[in-house]
Amino acid sequence: MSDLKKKLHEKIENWRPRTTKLIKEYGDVVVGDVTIAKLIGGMRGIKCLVTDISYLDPYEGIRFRGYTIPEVLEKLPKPKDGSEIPFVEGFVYLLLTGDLPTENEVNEIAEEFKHRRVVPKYVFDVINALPDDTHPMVMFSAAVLSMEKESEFVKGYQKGISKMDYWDPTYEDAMNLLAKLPEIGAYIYRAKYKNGNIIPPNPDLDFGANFAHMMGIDKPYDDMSRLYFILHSDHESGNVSAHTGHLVSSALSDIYYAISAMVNGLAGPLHGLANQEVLRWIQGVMEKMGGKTPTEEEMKKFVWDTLNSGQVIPGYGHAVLRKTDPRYKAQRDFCLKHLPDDPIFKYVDSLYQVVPDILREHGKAKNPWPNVDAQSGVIQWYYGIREYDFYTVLFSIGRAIGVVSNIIWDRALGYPIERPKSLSTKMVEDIAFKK
Ligand code: CMX
Repeated sequence: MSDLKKKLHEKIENWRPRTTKLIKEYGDVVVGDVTIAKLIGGMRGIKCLVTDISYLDPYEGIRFRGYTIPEVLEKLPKPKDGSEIPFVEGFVYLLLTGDLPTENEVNEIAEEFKHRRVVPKYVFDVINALPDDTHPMVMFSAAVLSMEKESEFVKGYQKGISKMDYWDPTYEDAMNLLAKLPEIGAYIYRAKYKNGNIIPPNPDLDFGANFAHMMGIDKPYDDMSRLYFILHSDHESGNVSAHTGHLVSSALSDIYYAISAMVNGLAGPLHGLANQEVLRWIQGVMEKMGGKTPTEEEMKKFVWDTLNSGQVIPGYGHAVLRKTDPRYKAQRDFCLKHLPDDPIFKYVDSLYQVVPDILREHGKAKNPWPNVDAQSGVIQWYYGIREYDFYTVLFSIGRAIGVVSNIIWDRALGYPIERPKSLSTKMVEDIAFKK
């Protein structure tokens, strides 16, 4: 057993009594109200999930295992080649255990990934068998799902292992899958957009650097990849992709089913696909402007035209956040350092000056501030990934890190199959009118 797995085992054993005590001794304590607005309104704000991997404060933004984004970027071990962004491997360690890893512990995860990273040939066959105009998210989801037959959890379950041990083969599946995702993602990109000119992996590189290498993009894209995967990993459990992964796995469907489903949820334009929509939308502004930088008035008009035609401003608003997303800020800092004069970055920045006031005046969005997706596509575009259909695959690789961490802990703490209760409209009317 690896040191990481031993440590995880210890943490799980120590944690379990807390969950058991809450259910057994405090199970009847009321946590919150469910109003009709929440019931019909996509369950906004209903407290009905427990996770210790990350917590989203509406005003402060995300904390991963208690650490803010600047703290994560400062405290985790970094490559010694002048890179500014920590190893993804160390971040995986933090999400799984809640502890900051030493350099040795980071190296151990890197070794684990090295042993688990070889993608079976049939996965590439599945990708290649799909029509050329298939969306990359479909390719990614199908590729993940095609590996379901490798599941260690299924083998263990069929052997009849104890419920207390479910987390163990789930961990094996999770690490096996994570180790392969960068190669699958890069393969889809090169097969679909670079005439099948595939760059083989370099097992001596870390998760982020190997991805950059297989994409065929030079430094500092390795740092960009690390930053991207870390920032997109987790955002509590209630968002569509995280909740989908959690829900599907609550039926004891294995990690491959759960992560493929997670990818499908991320593919919606109100969720992960928003990062490609932002780029598409900005390109529309640029085309209209004939490439010239718009004045503030012109920019405002474009934003209003979008709203008046009944569309949302992609990259703005959030179901929970009520301030500028710190993930937006972290990427903006990267842009200010590495691409301050990029014309698209300037567009994005000038949108930041006008959109919040307009959304306030428009009066609908509860949060007028930018979210992570407003900034992320710009950076990819700058480094040569002009095929914005691909952006949500990058998001998926990052999000998988958070979702598998949650699923391992779900199994460790014995969280049951999800089964909320539904009512008919008539029943809701009866409740409403009696008041
Ligand atoms: N532009 C225009 N209108 C917006 C808006 C935006 N950016 N954000 C919210 N609104 C509107 C909603 O469509 C809703 O209108 P209706 O009452 O007509 O249905 C109203 O404001 C209230 O919505 P809300 O409570 O503020 O936001 P929700 O929790 O319902 O939705 C989100 C959140 C992210 C889906 C929404 O803000 C949105 O559509 N944003 C644009 C798409 C986007 O950037 N998504 C990515 C989010 C981050 C991620 O998950 O990746």
